[in-house]
Amino acid sequence: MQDKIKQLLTEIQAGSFLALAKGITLVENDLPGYGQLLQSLNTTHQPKVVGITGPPGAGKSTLVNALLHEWTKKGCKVAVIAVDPSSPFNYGALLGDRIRLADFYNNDNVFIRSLATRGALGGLNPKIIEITDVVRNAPFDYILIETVGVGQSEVEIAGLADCTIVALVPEAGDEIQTIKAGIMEIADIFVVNKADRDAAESLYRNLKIMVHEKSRDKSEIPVVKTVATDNKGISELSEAIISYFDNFHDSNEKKLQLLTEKCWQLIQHHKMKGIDKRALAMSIKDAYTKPNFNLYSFTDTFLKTY
Ligand SMILES: Nc1nc2c(ncn2[C@@H]2O[C@H](COP(=O)(O)OP(=O)(O)OP(=O)(O)O)[C@@H](O)[C@H]2O)c(=O)[nH]1
Ligand SMILES: [Mg+2]
Repeated sequence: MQDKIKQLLTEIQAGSFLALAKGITLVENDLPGYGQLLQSLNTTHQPKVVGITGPPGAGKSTLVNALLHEWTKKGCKVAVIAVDPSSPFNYGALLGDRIRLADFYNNDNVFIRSLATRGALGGLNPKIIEITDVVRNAPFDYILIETVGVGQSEVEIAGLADCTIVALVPEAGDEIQTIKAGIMEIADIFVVNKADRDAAESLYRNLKIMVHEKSRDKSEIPVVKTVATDNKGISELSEAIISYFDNFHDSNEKKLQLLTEKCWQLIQHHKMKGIDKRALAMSIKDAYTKPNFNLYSFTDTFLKTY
């Protein structure tokens, strides 16, 4: 086993997409050898990890697609990790993503992997940290991670990506107060997508005022207007990302804080292993019909079965 995993990692580091896909599957499904693979990862080569988050339908996939065009034109190698919300209500969008990204499925410089959220809290796959670290070991220039901004995921994605793009759209309301505080804190770059719509200008202006007020002694967070469907503003967005990385000096303090956050999440996932929310819901439904249902006895019994 040991030699096989070593060989797999060597192939991933040499740029084999097949090996990378295998490595991800290994980690995603806890298959034998996954622990060894994770513990053998090294961080000598560092692709730039860019997270794109934002409300459903904000145009995140369209932005990913446009950035892929922009970067592959320049000869960059890019990996895309798209986290599909597993809710059945999103199947339409899921199909949309697949069709859109189909342009790149046969491109040697683009690796695409979709992951399910699997009922995890927020919009992320429970293995996203580990999977991203596996992809970080492959020779990409950029890794793009698309996640829907719901609940915890904004904060999780901030720990995952080196640069977090928050995509907003005019429909989200141009009232800045309505934008959740959490999302404000994590943005390294704001995108006002669907700038072809009338309300975009006022959302843009309000965001500019807000980032100006927040900047204090730090430099202002860039706000970029895009029409992702028409490739408008995409080179400006790419410039903003490149310039972010040019000025990116990860302080040791921030790095340690993020590592602690990641480790905390890994421990949480480890402790929650095997506990499935749907299975829990079914058990509760069953137990609730019995007389004298007691949540605490139920929980105690439920935990003992794991
Ligand atoms: N008018 C306009 N429509 C856009 C723009 N960008 C994306 N769209 C459309 O908005 C819809 C949603 O785009 P997606 O890229 O799938 O959005 P998403 O944020 O990835 O959606 P989820 O993954 O479902 O959260 C699609 O019909 C796009 O064609 C834009 O700049 N202008
Ligand atoms: Mg999408």
